Amino acid sequence: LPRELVMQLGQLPPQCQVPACTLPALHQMLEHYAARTPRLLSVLELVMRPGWPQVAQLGHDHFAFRTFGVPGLGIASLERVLLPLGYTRVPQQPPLTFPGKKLVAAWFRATDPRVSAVLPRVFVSEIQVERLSESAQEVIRGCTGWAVEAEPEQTTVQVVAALLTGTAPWPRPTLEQYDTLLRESEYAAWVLAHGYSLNHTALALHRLPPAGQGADIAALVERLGAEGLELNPEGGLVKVSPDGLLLQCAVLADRVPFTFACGAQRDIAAAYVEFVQRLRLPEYAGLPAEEVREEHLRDGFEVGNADRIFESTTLAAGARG
Ligand code: OOG
Ligand code: NI
Repeated sequence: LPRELVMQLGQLPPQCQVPACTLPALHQMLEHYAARTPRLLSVLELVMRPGWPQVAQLGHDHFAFRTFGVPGLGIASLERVLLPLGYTRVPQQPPLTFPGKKLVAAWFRATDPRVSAVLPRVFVSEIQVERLSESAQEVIRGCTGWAVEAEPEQTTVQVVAALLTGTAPWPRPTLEQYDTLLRESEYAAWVLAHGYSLNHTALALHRLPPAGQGADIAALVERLGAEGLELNPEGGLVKVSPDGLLLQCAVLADRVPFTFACGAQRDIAAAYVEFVQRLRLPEYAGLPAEEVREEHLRDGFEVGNADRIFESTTLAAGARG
């Protein structure tokens, strides 16, 4: 049952303008993600233990992808795929930047507000490749150089294929290439190995009872910790936005065996699971609990929270060798 739970993306309302291929495509990304995230099922089983009977309503708050910020790829490459699937890029002022990690990010939401609780938000980041060392840039240029010359249509086809298969639109790296990037940026090494595979899904605690409030993230953290699941400790187990309305936590990434082009095998950080609790905006404080919908909750992302959540793969990568 838990696996079916996480595969649920909800139902589109009749007559909405979302292409019929969007939900099956998202579902396909989840399939590959679930196969590479052994921890997902133990996490979900814990979430389902008594006290959270309506866990079947637990939906996906967002999906997250990581990219190399080079011409033809990067955030723009996901934008080219997401817009025709029924998504809109949400303008950010100031932009979501992470100078210490050399990252920038953007996010997308369903264009039709009626499906905002069905189509997960999509958070996409890219690493500013030109700010990395010459040796790291050389590795990245080696696998992405083709995209600079390619027609955008060709790149898009490769990106779509990579998204649907949980792979990369470049050849498998050697261990040496992976290590060159890992020494400098765990994020860059992750992208080299995993490409456009889903980095994590974030499950929406705010869609669980009690209505208008959602399941308590602090209680979840306690439960996961008591069962021995390693949580991302950066800045506290629950990351809280300055307005106090966006609460997030993440279980550290699984390490999965990866075969490099040189034949070497190593366990490397893969995907992780996140939980989000979005609280009600102050202007809707008086709304009866049963009337509270997604649009009444704190939206978007928070740089301070995200900066810490990125570490969910770093900590797994460094944990054992
Ligand atoms: C994304 C980290 C940020 C969030 O919800 O703020 C994030 C990543 O690890 O690629 O997921
Ligand atoms: Ni996230």
